[in-house]
Amino acid sequence: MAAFDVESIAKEFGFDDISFSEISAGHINATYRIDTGKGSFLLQRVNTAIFTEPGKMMENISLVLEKIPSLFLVRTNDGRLYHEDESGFYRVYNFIRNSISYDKVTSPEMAAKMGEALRSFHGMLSEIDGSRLYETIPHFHDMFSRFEQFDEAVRNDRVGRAGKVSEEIGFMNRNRERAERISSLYASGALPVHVTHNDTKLSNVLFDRTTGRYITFIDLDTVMPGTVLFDTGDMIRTGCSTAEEDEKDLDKVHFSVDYFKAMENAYVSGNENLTETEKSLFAESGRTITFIMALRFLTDYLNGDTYYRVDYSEHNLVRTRNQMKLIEEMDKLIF
Ligand code: GN1
Ligand code: MG
Repeated sequence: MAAFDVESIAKEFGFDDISFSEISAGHINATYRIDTGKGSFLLQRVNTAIFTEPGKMMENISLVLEKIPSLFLVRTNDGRLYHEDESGFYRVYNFIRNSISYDKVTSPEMAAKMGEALRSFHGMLSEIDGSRLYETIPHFHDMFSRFEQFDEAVRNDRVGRAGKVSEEIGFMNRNRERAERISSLYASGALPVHVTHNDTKLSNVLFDRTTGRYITFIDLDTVMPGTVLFDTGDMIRTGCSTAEEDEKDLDKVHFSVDYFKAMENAYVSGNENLTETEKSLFAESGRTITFIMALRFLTDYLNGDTYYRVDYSEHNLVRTRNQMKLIEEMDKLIF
């Protein structure tokens, strides 16, 4: 990515004399905390290779933000939602003080809080008219299209890594039909279309540091129409694992049935907004989204790490194996 000057970009949003530090969370965009005379904010450079219509994405986000009082966008000096120049596409959010996010769930109570948070967030999203939303990344959770990308990556073997990962490739192929089940139902119209977040990993939920109460989901880039199962799936993937998604030591990676049950109870029990089909696929959603991540990480590994930010050459393979381990445990424990 081309270098850019955080201070001069901050000026476009009306901030002089700032100090800043990079926040390394996230695999796609670059994020900085900026401290200014008017308070603290988050400045982000959007990865426009992935979000190819960032202006439309920002319109989506601003529609969602109407429902989230704690989060807002700072406008540029000329009143726009973003600043764009030859160095990139930028936006600024307020920084929510005294908030905390987690990389791992550490108790069933916390897992239940996550389930409740998602339930309440979905309730809020259901007030948004989905037809006004642009589809930020078409086919984002479409397993058929993810398998096409995977098959192509295996065929091309662009960086000569396929031989090394024949076991992982075999795993993907063996699981193909089952993994496509939710996409297949969604395409057939058997699952209701809702406004969904599509990146509901644990670290995208903010809680109040003092009271522990849920504040909001952040990272609204992929809010678009989908099935709630995409979101429950990512919540299960990240909230029921005893380790982070790039933990190398697979002995530390376990699927917690206790967390899963707590989450399921909090999200599903008495939830009248869910159909019977959605309820019956709650566990399957966790397997499916964990699988799609494994598939995407492996595809990126085969393509030579062109999509996700990596810190070392085997990073995407480590992520793949980590997600596969979770699926193996789910298969033993909840199916
Ligand atoms: C990416 O950039 P980040 O970390 O918010 C990815 C998600 C994955 C996630 C895995 C647009 O999100 O789909 O779940 O990595 N976002 C995009 O950690 O591809
Ligand atoms: Mg994201």
